[in-house]
Amino acid sequence: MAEYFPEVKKPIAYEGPNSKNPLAFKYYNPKEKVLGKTMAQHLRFAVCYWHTFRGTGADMFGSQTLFRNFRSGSDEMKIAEQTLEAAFEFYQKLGVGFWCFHDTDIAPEADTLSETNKRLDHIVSLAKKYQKNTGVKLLWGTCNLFSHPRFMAGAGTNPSPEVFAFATAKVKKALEITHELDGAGYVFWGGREGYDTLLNTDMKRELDHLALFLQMAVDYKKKIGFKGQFYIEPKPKEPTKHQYDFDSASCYAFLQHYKLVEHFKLNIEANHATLAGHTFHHELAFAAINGLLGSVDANRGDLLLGWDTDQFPTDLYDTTLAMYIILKAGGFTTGGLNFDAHVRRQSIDPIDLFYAHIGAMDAFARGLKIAEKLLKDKVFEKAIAQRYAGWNKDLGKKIESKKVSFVELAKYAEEHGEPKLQSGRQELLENILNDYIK
Ligand code: XLS
Ligand code: CA
Ligand code: CA
Repeated sequence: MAEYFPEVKKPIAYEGPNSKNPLAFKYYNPKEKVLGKTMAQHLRFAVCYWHTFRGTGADMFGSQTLFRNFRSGSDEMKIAEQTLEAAFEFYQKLGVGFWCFHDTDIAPEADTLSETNKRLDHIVSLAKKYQKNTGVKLLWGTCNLFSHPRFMAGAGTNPSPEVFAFATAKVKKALEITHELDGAGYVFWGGREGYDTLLNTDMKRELDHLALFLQMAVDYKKKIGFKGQFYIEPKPKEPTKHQYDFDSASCYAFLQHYKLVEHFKLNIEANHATLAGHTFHHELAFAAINGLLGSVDANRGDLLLGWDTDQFPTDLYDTTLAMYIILKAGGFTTGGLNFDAHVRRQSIDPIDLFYAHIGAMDAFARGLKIAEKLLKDKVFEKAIAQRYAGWNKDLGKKIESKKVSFVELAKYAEEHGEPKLQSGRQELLENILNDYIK
């Protein structure tokens, strides 16, 4: 067997916060128990195939900067095999339990669907062996319905039924291989399911078609006996100007309207939340209160750049508040933290992939432990309970139990005059949060 990451001689180990070793975890201790589960069970880290093994560093202004030894040679399938081998070496050395991929990440598309599917079958049979030998599992699979020119106007929302049919064929196969690899889930990200201008778009028809497309996927999932969780991944824009799966709230409305809600949860990506003008915290909280919190694409954007920069998560406020919501919602079941993130264009060495993931894993491990303390001390729960205390007294109770109408309430307001106001205490709560993030 070839070794693709010889710079990392042994699996990354936990050495504690005082370690100066850049190839060690300072906070992520997979076996350490937090609230009755190990850190590994809570965090369910996954490495994404597309950025980490297929990323080239190319951007709109410049070409490839990331050259990897596993991509050497000219035989496409040989490169696909080498890449898979390198990926599993990386997962093992890093010590993550899961991976995620798009169909096109693992096997290059051929000239016909049947040839493409044969290529996928070959790579999937190898992946199955690697999974068995390493114990690394598939967090979710997905289908790339956005890179090929045939999908320039979308897949399930394409104006052409021919393209719609082609897209179903791709998803059918992607579901089969995800099932074959015993994936815990399957993601639908509407890469080009949206529009650039309404001057050429029948929005109603496109939304109806998207729902049809997803319903067919639900039916096929049942047919093949795939038990993994389906997720929709919200994103407001990019590549299209307006995407239908804009944010958690619009996905929820769509799923309810088309009676699909029982079949889906959400895969919330931090960078997509901020592109939608929300915080990561908001998107997770909205999903959680509506029973839709499924999985997370753990990354971050850049406040000064208005696009999907997919950087590795390092912000302790983000990781703390994310883990706080996830723990409060009962923790992950099928989902996990997938690093849908890529190293910067100038981070050209393979070792940078390790630094990036180690830092991100440590940032979430710290977030987990801080969130545990916040929850144990009921920091926000106490403040929130006090702020809403009126709802547990006479008037509040009457309103919540639907015993009063505008008529009684207007009378009450007239009799009692101006309501007494209370401080929201935002600054105090922010200070307390800072005290916990040490
Ligand atoms: C792109 C998305 C994509 C999905 C999977 O912005 O994040 O990578 O996670 O198709
Ligand atoms: Ca993503
Ligand atoms: Ca992204």
